[in-house]
Amino acid sequence: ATASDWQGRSIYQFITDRFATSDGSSPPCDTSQGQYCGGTWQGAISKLDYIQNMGFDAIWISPVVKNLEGNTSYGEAFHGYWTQDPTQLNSHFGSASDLNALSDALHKRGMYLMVDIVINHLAAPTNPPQYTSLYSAPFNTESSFHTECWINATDYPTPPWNPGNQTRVEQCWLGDTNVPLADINTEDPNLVQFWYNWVANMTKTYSVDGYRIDTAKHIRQDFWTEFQASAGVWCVGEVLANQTEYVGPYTKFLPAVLDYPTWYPLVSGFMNPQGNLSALVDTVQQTQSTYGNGSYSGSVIASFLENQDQPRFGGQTSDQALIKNAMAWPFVQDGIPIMYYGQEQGYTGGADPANREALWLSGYETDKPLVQHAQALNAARKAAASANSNFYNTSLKFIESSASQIVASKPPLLALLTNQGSSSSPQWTVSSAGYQPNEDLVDVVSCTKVTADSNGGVSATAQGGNPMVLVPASALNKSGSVCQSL
Ligand code: ABC
Ligand code: CA
Repeated sequence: ATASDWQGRSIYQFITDRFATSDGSSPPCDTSQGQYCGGTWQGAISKLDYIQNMGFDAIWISPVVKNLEGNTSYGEAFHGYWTQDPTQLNSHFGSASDLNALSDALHKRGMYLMVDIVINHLAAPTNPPQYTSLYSAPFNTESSFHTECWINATDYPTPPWNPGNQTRVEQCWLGDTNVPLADINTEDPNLVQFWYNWVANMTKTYSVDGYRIDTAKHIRQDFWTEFQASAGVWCVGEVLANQTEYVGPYTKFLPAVLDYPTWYPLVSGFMNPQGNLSALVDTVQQTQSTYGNGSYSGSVIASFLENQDQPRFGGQTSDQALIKNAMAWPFVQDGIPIMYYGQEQGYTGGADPANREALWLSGYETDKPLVQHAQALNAARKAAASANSNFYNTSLKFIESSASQIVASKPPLLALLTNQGSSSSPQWTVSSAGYQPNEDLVDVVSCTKVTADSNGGVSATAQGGNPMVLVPASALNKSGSVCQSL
């Protein structure tokens, strides 16, 4: 699937080991132990209704290839990022036919499969790695890796004052002496060709629709041009940094990046009433003028509030209104929204590994407030797109913004976001919101009607500091299940 095929979709991200078991059982799963808990691809198939019911039409699954077996000082490789052999699958999650069954089940529902892939390194349980016995060709020799050196915190650039050392970021090693992440020699043309063939083969073998590329900033940028062409589908790169000027250039080599630059002010902006939403607005405006190959388009970024590397937002504030505002953001922002599994169940896990809870422990309940919130947000986005065929290519505009509130518009969707929290009831007065005079609107978050004034403006009160996400009632009607009682 191409960038434009992906444009209107929204992605549910999960760690296969922690999402669903094959037989529907609920084994205990203590995140602090870092062990395999029992999730599988067959388990995922059995829970596609749960995902689709929230309005998601794509999944991003954790890496699928064979990882280090057994324990390390950081536990087992349940997350899938410790590749031992990229030519085999991780049997903990199932067989090749199980992975194909997942792909088929998704496609039958009109959903897409995104697979997480690690190209930068292979992992090892000892330092130095036992290259010849641990790895298979072409990696079973020391010369397939850059000479061992460890990436230091000071190698990462922190513009404008510290340029860092990008060569070290690309050619030294992640991990540490407990679990070295042996850095593949991606300067060797044979290994480069291996990866280009490998990804083309992955796409074909498992009918993959898109990739999330791990550690993209740890390989030289021009490696990615032909890599993504060989993949033949949309790829979103993980460039973990909080500077737009550092992340932006990667969109010239990859079709999209994870929206890390915006994630930082997103989290700090909605964390408490002292947060600064102006910083979020500033970053979005920077990304809009920096991303893409000269032209900014909606499929260049994928936005998220949580992922497997960061403490969950719900663990940092208990204010449900703040959580709902922050959750709304990726659905309102340009590009493609991603929601990390467990957010909808109110999970609160802290830093890795606590943020990798088993979802079966929640019972997959669907009458939870944040499950319904996700449903509403997906429905609003689809409704807006059904009324405006150019919706996904339109850049988000800010009608108003301050440290504590944002009025963001992408016609016919209008988002009123606040960080004042559940004890507040902010008043909104948007004199030119672009609606028809007296048009009937719906706030999908509260399922209440709002009527535009005679100039197409909007005045409304957000009860309990909740976000308001407005779309024309006529557009929402077309797309179904949300706010049907209106
Ligand atoms: C394990 C244990 C942890 C333990 C750790 C040392 O080892 O679980 O408890 O602390 C996988 C597993 C992890 C595992 C690691 C290492 O492997 O999931 O559980 O941790 O063995 C990707 C994936 C991630 C995955 C890997 C490895 C890479 O999303 O899940 O981890 O395949 C760097 C990489 C980034 C990577 C991340 C984990 O490490 O760039 O791709 N994620 C700075 C650097 C970043 C760096 C980050 C964290 O620190 O710039 O490059 O990410 O080390 C901002 C700055 C940022 C700065 C942040 C912290 O602050 O602008 O630049 O990031 O202000
Ligand atoms: Ca590298």
